[in-house]
Amino acid sequence: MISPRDLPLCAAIVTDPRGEQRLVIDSKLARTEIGLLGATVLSYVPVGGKETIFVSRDAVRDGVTSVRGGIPLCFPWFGWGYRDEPMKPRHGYARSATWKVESVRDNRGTVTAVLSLSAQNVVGTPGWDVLPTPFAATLTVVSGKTLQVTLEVRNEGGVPFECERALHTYLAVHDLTATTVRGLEGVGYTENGVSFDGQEGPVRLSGAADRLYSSGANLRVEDPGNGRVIELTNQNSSHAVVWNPGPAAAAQMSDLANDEWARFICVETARVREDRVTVAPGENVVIGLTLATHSTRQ
Ligand code: TA6
Repeated sequence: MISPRDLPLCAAIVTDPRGEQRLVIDSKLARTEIGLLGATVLSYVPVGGKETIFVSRDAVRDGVTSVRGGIPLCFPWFGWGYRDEPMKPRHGYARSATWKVESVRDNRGTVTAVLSLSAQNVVGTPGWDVLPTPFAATLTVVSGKTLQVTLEVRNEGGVPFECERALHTYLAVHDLTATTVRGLEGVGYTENGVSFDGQEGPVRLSGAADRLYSSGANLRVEDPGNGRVIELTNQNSSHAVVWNPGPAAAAQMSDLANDEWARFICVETARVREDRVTVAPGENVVIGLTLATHSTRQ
């Protein structure tokens, strides 16, 4: 773990009274927060812009419970995984483990933070007691005019392992029902076990959706109430997940306030299911996302 004296002036590691530890970066280009639990990006506000990442006001911020919101990292599986039996914990163990801050560097306001997780650090996290196959994961977050998030995983053992990975981005929007996602037109998807041939037009949700689209294309999210467009540039993804619980499921979730379902849309960068990878000993695999916002107001 980095020593506080090795942090640049624009960065600090803070411990919330509730227990959460966060790396806070506040440079002349952007303010970004990363929870050490799961290396979860919790906030990104470019200078002159608004919050782009949703976190629920009812999220549990004790540093142990996965936060409802942010950019949780799903590894080494997504959801309940790729086998017939559900793989637990849901979305893998990386989001429930405490990552280490390795380095933070400021280059004229563009700040690069590197966080790491190894197999040993996973033992004893919620739902996971045994030493997994040896791996080294690093999350590189570049906070500046854009936000870049890159997850790299290396097989440190002697046998290959399979994995799924996803960046489960909760985008803050003014109103879900007025939000449009472009870039998935004509793409097939599955939802609740049913396959659909092709998305008709851009994606617009009126409530609950849990769709796995077979495309890793770059996407554009229009958020008219906030007067902006959010561009998502994906690296090495095979699928896009579009998720919102809608009002009925939100009312059942203790870590999401009842009205908040309309305040976000999850648009996720994923390498999953038939496109999961087998990582050979010594091999590195990478998945990444660049998020850029543009104002649509004159
Ligand atoms: O990515 C979509 C999804 O897998 C949904 O099925 C949904 O339940 C969501 O993730 C949230 O999962 P979580 O384990 O964070 O409650």
